[in-house]
Amino acid sequence: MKITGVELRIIRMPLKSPFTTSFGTEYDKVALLVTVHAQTRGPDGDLVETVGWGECVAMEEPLYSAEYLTGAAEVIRRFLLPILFAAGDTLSSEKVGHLLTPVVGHRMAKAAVEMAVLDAELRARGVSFAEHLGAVRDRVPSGVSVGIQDSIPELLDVVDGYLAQGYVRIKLKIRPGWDLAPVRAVRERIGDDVLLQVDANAAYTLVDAQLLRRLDEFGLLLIEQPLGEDDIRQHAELAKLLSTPICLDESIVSAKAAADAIMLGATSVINIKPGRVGGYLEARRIHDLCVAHGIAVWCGGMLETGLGRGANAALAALPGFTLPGDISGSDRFYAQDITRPFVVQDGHVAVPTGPGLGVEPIPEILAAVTVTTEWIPV
Ligand code: OSB
Ligand code: MG
Repeated sequence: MKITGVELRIIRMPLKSPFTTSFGTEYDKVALLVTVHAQTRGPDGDLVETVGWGECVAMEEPLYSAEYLTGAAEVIRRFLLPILFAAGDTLSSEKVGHLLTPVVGHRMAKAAVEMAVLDAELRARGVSFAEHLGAVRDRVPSGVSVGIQDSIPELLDVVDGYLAQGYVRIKLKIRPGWDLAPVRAVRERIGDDVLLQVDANAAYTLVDAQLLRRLDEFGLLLIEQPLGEDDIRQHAELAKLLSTPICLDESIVSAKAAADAIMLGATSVINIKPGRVGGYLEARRIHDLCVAHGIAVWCGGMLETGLGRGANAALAALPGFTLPGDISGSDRFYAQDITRPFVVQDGHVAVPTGPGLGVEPIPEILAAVTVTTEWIPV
């Protein structure tokens, strides 16, 4: 495959309600979309024009991770694309990760570029993400991530609403001052049978171990990233003190980091986010590693548009994804998605079956949310 040009597009979509985590409140989703235009050989050896979409999950500000949206755009235009352009017609999705190795870090930027190349390639071959990645299910269970609310009664209303929509697992965002009381209230309201987990987004330190230990009584599926991104050893210390399983998110930036965390006993469950780890192919490697080690995995989310949501659903359909992911319906966050909406039916989201991502932006809707576009010729 040979890239003929790339479009970088920044979009801004209003959230239906503000989303508050331990690191901040978001009112809009800002996303960077990468559209790769390429030529490739079709099944009959004829030259085919193909287009692929990538979605970069870097947030507007570097609060969840070191990467941020306009920084990722700069890395892509200035460092990543020149490498892929130089590969000429020898490029393939399997080579993208290796070719980009000289650029240190910037995994969210790399993931977006690889996703677009993979989508272009699979569309030309008529193969879906699900089929290519090794999916074994045609729908995946849908969990929902519930932001920090202004009060416990409001939280209970929000949780009731999601359960009424069929979500099979609730994840509560916590932070110091919003932990034991809301978790206790939700557990009392929903009963012992509903899957419940919490996500601290790195808001605590080991000094809080005794407090975090008090979460053990609520029968949580797991506690996600209680300590800092680079606190892998400290998570191993914390794990010895809690009966609630620890699940790392921010700390798992690669298959190597996953291997280290597993061997240190820092994590007994892993949240796989393709964007955070450098792409869907590295995400699959982490899945394979975890299966080999008997570590449960689930697919995290970054408020993706339908593009990333569809790809995440395909990934979550792999056999090792044994826990419900943060793959909610499009209407969890957006009044209108840029693709056809993903809907939660019977607590599940359908895995797209069409070529590539199996979904594409609807031009009028995409135009309406676009802030900037930039064409980068080869
Ligand atoms: O930690 O999982 C997280 C959203 C933005 C940044 C980090 C996280 C999240 C979520 C939302 O929890 C997951 C979703 O997309 O539904
Ligand atoms: Mg998380």
